[in-house]
Parts: sequence; C-alpha cells; structure tokens
Amino acid sequence: MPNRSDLPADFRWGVSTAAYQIEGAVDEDGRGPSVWDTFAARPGAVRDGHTGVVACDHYHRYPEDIALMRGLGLDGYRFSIAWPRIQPTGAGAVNPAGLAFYDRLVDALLATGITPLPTLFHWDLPQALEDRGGWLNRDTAHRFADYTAAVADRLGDRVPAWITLNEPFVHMVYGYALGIHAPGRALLLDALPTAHHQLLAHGLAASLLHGRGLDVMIANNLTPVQAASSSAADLAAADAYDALHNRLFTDPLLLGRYPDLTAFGVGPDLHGAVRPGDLDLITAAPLTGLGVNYYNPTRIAAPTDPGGLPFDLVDIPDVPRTAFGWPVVPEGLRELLLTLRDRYPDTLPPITITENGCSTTEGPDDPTRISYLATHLDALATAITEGIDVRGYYTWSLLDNFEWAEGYHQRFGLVHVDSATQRRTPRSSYAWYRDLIATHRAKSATR
Ligand code: IFM
Repeated sequence: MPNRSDLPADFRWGVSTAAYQIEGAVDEDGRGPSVWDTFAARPGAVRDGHTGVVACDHYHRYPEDIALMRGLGLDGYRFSIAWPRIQPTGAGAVNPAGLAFYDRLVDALLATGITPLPTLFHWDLPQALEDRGGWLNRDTAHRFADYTAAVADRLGDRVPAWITLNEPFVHMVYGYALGIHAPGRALLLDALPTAHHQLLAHGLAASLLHGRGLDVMIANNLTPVQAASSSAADLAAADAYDALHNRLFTDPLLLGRYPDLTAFGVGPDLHGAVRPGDLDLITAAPLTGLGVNYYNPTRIAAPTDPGGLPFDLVDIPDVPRTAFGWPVVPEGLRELLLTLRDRYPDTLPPITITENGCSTTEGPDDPTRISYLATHLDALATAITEGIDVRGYYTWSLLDNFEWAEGYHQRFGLVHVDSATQRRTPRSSYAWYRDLIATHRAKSATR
C-alpha cells in the first residue's frame, strides 16, 4: 500500500486558518462589523457566549505565528482576508489600514519562504451587506467582485494563487437554512439562492483574478455520500443529499449546469435566482485548482418524515469519532477523490486539500490528531498513485481557534492556544507534522 512517504516530490505542505477564527482586533484600524460580530453577540448563539473579539490575537501576534509556520517548514499558508477590514460597509472606498495589515502579513510570509494562499471570503460578511439581504441579494456578488479587485490590485504582485470562497455549502446551510451560524437565518430550502449568489460571486471574482494573470481556486466542503442500504429508497435519498451537498457546488463550476433538485421540489433556477447567462459567468474563467475540504463521509437513509426533506442523516456505525463527534473515515478521502475524477473526467482541475484535521480534547500530547492526519495522508497517497492529481495538503488548523457556534470548545490546532494568556504551545502533532515535511523533502531531494 502506498503511504504518505510516497507523496510526489513537488507536493506542497501547508496549514489553513480563517480571519474571524484567529485575528481578533475586531474594532481596530477601521474594521467594520461583520455578521459574525453581530451573531456572536446574540445571547445563546455561540456556546458559552464565546466570540471572536480577541480570538488568537493573530492581528497583533502574526509574527509569532509565522515563526511557528517556519518551524514546521511549510510551503504555503492558507488564511482568509476579512472583507470588513478592506471595505467596512462592504462597498465603496477601501480602508487603507485594512489592506496594510494583509500587505504586512504577505510580506512577512514571503520573507520566510512561505507562499501566501488567501481566501477572499470565509463567512465574515460585512454586516452592512447582510442588512441589505446578504447572500440572498444578488448585488452581494457584485460587491464581492469590487472587493476582490481592490485586494488583488494591492497583493496580486506577490500572491500567485487565490481562493474565492470557503465552503459555500456550509455557509448556505448553517448560516441561512438552519440559523446555526451567522447570519442566523433559518430559511430551510428558501436559502438556496445563497448558493447561486455565492457561485456568481466566485465567477465574477475568478474572471477578475484570471484577467490579472492569477490562479483561481474555490474551497468546497465535500463529502462522500453512503446510502444506508442498497434499497431503492435509500439510494434515492443518498442521491438527493449528494446533489445538495456536493453537486450543487461542483456541477455549475465543472459542468456549467446545476444538478437536478426535483427531489427537493426545486427547479433549475433555484427559486428564481438563476438568470440567463449566469452559468456562463460562473464558468467564464477556468479554475486552476479545486480546493477540497474533507472531514468525513455522510450516511443517508430514506426519510422517515414524508413531509420533510427527501433524506435522513444517519450515524456511520463502528468508526472512531473526533471530539466533535464526527466519524473518522480516512478511506472516505480516497473515495471522494475517485468520485470527483469519475464525475468530471474532462474538467476536473488539479486538487489541493485545503482543509483536513480533527478536534480533540487532548493536551500537549495529541496522538489522536497524529493518527487522524497520518491515516488521511496515507489515503491521499493511495489516491495519488491511482492517478488523482493532488498538489498539496493544508491541515486545519495551525492554532486552536474560534470554532464558530462551538466557540473555543472544539480544538483543531497543531498548536494549543491558552485563551486567557494567548500562550502558544506546540503539541506533539506539530513536531510530527514538522518531521513528516522534513522527511518528505529529504526523500524528494534524493529522487
Ligand atoms: O473551522 C472550520 C472552518 O472554518 C471551515 N471548515 C471546517 C472547520 C472545522 O469545523
């Protein structure tokens, strides 16, 4: 069996983070409020009332965090840019101090030999745009294009590749359909236009980036979908869930059309959101890479409530679970990558794993995280030897950080962060990842 020591010589290693989860400094240097500031301040919205007001104080401590990255020997760092720092109200003049922060961050990374990989939107929409409908409003896609142009004009001379959006599925479902995340809307299937408006935003931004000679990716949260049995009803339910979670976001990008959502009683215009020509805008610029965020497979059965959604989520039996309760199935990563190749044989671009990792309750010694990373990297190595073009792996995450509705309770970091003192303590997984990267590099040099 191939394993992680067989990864290609030019394979790139990284870590991933996101602005609201680590930066803090929410009122500094002209940053405007985001939907997450508003949501986290709402009593009961986030576990124990945690917020991102301080988070990991990365806004001030980024030199220390880059030193930690240097210690790992990383090739790349995936972070996100906070739109409300660049345009405090989501439109109009840019805030020079906001741009200057990312300018400093990018220069500091490059000085360390680490390639910056920014994500333009990781869920922290300027509140002023939410007040005008957020991603339910088509205009937000155009505002995103303006914001993208401003940031690319400033950083594009030093940043070769860009990720437009992070996990539009999760943002749609948790933020707009169920109300578990900001902006806290519980619209169920009426949230579907937010999928299209996010993809339209991606397409408009991708064209701008491509026009500037920059590489463009999008980071999707994808899951292999297992039917609970081979019954026709379970298979149909699994197909419906797969359409909603995966194909709703990859078919428009890679096939230029939306999947069939008739199982949800939804037509191809997603409740009137899709206008003639939109799919051409979404695909106008080629994706130079597909970012895959993989955490676990999803098991689906036929619905028990005939009046509800056309699927039930069911537990995957007999597998370990992370502290979050998520099933640990490394083989699911390989299965997912093979499915993508089968589904998009002519259009699938090279893949980068833009997130993968687990929360644990462990202290400085975190063998569970090491095992999670090792087994997923072995599954990835197998997929690569089976012909899948995967260029790199960015683990989630460098630091323990603000895990959205779970606050600081779910800890994903290679580095433990004491929320009271901001003291960073590398865990044993940090040393393991460092040694893995060094070993891979040494082996690659002799090939
Ligand atoms: O912390 C999140 C991240 O913001 C998006 N992907 C999943 C991670 C773990 O839940």
